Amino acid sequence: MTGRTLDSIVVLTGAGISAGSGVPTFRGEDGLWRQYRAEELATPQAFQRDPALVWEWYDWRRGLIASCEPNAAHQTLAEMEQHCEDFILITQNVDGLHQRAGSQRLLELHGSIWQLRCTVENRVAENSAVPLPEVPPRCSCGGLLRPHVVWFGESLDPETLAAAFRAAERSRLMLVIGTSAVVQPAASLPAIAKDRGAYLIEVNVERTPLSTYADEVILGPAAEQVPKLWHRLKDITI
Ligand code: BJW
Repeated sequence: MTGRTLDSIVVLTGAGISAGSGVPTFRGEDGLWRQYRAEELATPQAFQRDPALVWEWYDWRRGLIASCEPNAAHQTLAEMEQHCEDFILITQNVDGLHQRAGSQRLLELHGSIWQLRCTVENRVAENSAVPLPEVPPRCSCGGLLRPHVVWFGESLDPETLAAAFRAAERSRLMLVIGTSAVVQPAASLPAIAKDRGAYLIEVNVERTPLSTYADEVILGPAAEQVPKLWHRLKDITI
């Protein structure tokens, strides 16, 4: 990693960065809730079939996340933002822990668990009630509310996605932290950055499909490895 500037860093995070805070990841044993797999509940079909069940899961997750604190990895990324002129943090997470750590230049690809959307009027509102007073929650218009998140088969917000692609295309250094790198279109961002010449560093507790493309793979918990990585990056002179 020589001859590169630290003026342009793009970071892509996934559920693994919040694992150290106590937020369950999606895949693997951790992703189980009752007898359901997370991937089976995060779909429009599941919501259509049984909105109360899906909302029970989201209500449970909201309660759990509300009791969690950002960890050293979230905090380090917030600090990184202060040091880099051109910094973008792209997250697949809906937990809001990056904001709570102080990150501002943030793109939430899959929405936020702290926002609800009316299925009739499409209006989006902040909502931090834990637990929700009624499940499933309803809008003042009587319509069913849903989490303002992106489920499988749904489109990501086009402006947010376009901004993420632009960031990946111009990035010189991309850090990919705590994602299984299997969910599209987020999983394409590191390849786009790499194709445009970015140096790619992956931090994960295990290897992923991305690992073979990465210039460096750092195996270990994000809360331990991201602060160490930042310490090293800060020392790199142009
Ligand atoms: C640690 C750690 C520690 C643990 N430290 N690391 C092209 C090809 C094939 C399929 C598709 C395609 N384009 C679109 C699709 C379909 C689909 C898709 O990608 N499917 C694949 C699974 C095959 N994508 C979509 O449907 C997307 N929509 C779309 O593209 O629309 C257009 C379209 C539709 C259909 C066809 C074609 C085009 C939408 C995707 C929305 C994803 N939504 C969810 C739920 C969000 C709401 C919620 O949170 O409730 O987003 S699913 C879930 O997966 C969530 C996550 O953000 C996302 C990614 O998961 P993530 O973050 O990587 O978590 P895990 O659990 O998978 O991994 C955790 C990692 O951390 C692991 O690697 C651990 O090792 C590691 N780890 N502890 C560091 N301490």
